[in-house]
Amino acid sequence: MNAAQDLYPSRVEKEENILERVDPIVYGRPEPAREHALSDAQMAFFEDNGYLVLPDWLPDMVDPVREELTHLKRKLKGREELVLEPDSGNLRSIFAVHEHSEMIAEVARHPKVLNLVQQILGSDVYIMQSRVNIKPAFRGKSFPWHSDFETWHVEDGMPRMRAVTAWLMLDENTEFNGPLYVIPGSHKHFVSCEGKTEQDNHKQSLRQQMAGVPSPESIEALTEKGLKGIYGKPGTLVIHECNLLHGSPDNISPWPRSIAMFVFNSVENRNQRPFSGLRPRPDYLSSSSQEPVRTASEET
Ligand SMILES: O=C(O)CCC(=O)C(=O)O
Repeated sequence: MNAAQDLYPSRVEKEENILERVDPIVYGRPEPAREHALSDAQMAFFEDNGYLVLPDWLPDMVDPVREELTHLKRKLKGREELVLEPDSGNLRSIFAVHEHSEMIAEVARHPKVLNLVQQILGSDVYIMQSRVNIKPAFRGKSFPWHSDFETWHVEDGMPRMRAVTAWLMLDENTEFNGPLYVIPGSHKHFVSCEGKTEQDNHKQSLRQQMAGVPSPESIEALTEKGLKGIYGKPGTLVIHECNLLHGSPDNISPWPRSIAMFVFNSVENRNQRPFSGLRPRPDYLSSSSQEPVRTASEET
């Protein structure tokens, strides 16, 4: 069990509750702004809405990442990092992509990613997790509404809300091909879900999440600012706050949709023991290498 005070208990009560967030959203970097820094207006938008879309941000990275994925599918065949869809043998996600590909690690270390993430989190960061979600045309499956933080807190021991996901569109994300939907402003509340966490829940949840999914009543209550679909061309970068409620529908369109996601956690918020009291999840979901990430120029 995690000895730290649990400020965001979840899956411990019979009833679901909506709690107020006690952590800041933007931590700010206490040093002069660096290259590619977000403007005050962008920071304010992120703070208020919990996400930010940066069109045409890393277009040159798209083809090399896509090519790398072809190799990774072969290289990782039969390993747990490859997660299949709930009702077929089709590939749903590839985890730890930055560990298995130097080229993909370069995206996470790119100053157009890392500088912004450090700016929001106000500290050095480490890569807690990375993955590519693949939603093939006609058969890509949905993700239910959830807060990533809820899972990372309960199952990985992330103490506080001081993490973000930066993700790169590898295909055009449109209203039709199973794009991410977010609930703007929902990151200011925490849905303490009902239910119980089973040991090795990830074996189920990565294919189809059941535990840690808020009820329709909570989703309705938190949708006061409406919903937002996140659309963009390949090369668009999106940053979303760790507690933002999000999900996505099936892809029944003739167009595939894949995205590469990097989870950055502050080095001042390193994961500890899971708050569930269960065994920690495997390394490919919550990296035990909690070393600060540096851009290539910082390393030399
Ligand atoms: O890829 C998607 O459509 C949803 C991704 C997501 O919600 C997640 O991986 O947490």
